[in-house]
Amino acid sequence: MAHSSVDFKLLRRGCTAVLVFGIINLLGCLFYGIGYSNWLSPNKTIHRNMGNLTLVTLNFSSGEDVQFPDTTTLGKTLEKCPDEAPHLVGPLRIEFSTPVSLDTVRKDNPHLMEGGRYKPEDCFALQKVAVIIPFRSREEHLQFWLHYLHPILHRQQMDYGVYVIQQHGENTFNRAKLMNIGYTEALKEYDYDCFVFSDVDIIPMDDRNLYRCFSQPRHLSVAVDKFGFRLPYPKIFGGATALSKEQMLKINGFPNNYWGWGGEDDDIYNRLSYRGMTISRPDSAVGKCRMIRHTRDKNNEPNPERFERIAHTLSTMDKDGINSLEYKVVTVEKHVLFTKITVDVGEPIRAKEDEN
Ligand code: UD2
Ligand code: MN
Repeated sequence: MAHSSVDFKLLRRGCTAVLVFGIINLLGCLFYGIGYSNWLSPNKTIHRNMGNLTLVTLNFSSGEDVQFPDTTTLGKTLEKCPDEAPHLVGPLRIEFSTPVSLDTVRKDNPHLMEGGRYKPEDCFALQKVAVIIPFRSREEHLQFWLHYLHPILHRQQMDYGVYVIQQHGENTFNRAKLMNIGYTEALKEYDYDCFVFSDVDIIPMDDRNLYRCFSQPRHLSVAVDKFGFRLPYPKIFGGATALSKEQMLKINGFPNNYWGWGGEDDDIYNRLSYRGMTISRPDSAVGKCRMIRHTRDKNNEPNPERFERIAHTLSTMDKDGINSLEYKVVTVEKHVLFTKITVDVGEPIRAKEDEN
């Protein structure tokens, strides 16, 4: 009796094991076979279509490339775009007296893909460029920027995307940190190899001023009307600049702790110079730019710490930059003309920083 009851128990255990194994298998098939893994994945974004606007409300947490038609699937092999784009026209008339509507800009640029993306159809672009604009409350400037820059970048035959990085809330503005965030977020979307960082109010006056990367970090806004069309000082690296991914990594990106106006551009210059790089510039005719006139923004007062900070770039640059970047993505909006990423950059923590 004792013997047969043991057998029965064994049989029952065996059946239970088979049943559990079966259920696990079934769940596995459902999970992977029908694509539930996608649905559950924390990296997936939720898109809500709102006419020409798609609102994405989850953080991107890792890098899935945006899919574009591969050159081979187009039924023809694309040649590399020429070094000198054939459609450039040279000097441009830039003026800001008549406001432009985004509707008009959209109609003028029918070739754009969602998120302010473009790549040439008839050749393979030389570089993949993410254009990053640090931004808050400058809607009118952004309209002019989009109106002038999209056709220029189109003629320059860039494979590019425009990213407006908007600082959320009312805290003191932090331009360099927004640019670090733009670099990081753009790379999550596409395998960019070049990053143009442009103030929203800087417009080039000549389309031969190429918004792409060079063997040395590029200063694009070299002859700005505000400075009498010349460099106010030789080391200036503000306005609009271009750095390759490699150049960005060499300098650990930009400083995150310049709050308010000024100094961050000189810190970036110091970083480049301490890593043995020099500034590349177009000549002063091709490098002419206009800056849309404006007064100082609210919550972007001159940073009283800037001189002290610039004096210590060498000792701070390795611990403050891309490797220490912290922020929260609030929203990602995919417009036709640009991707707008609104971010919480935090606020200055003076006491903690003073310890460094
Ligand atoms: C100069 C530099 C700029 C930067 C700044 C000091 C040039 C041509 N420009 O510009 O690159 O180094 O000095 O920080 O060398 N912004 C907003 N909303 C704000 C505040 C700033 O969108 O509330 C953005 C916007 O893209 C703006 C940029 O930050 O163009 C720079 O701020 P600015 O235009 O007030 O500074 P500005 O003209 O003195
Ligand atoms: Mn400005």
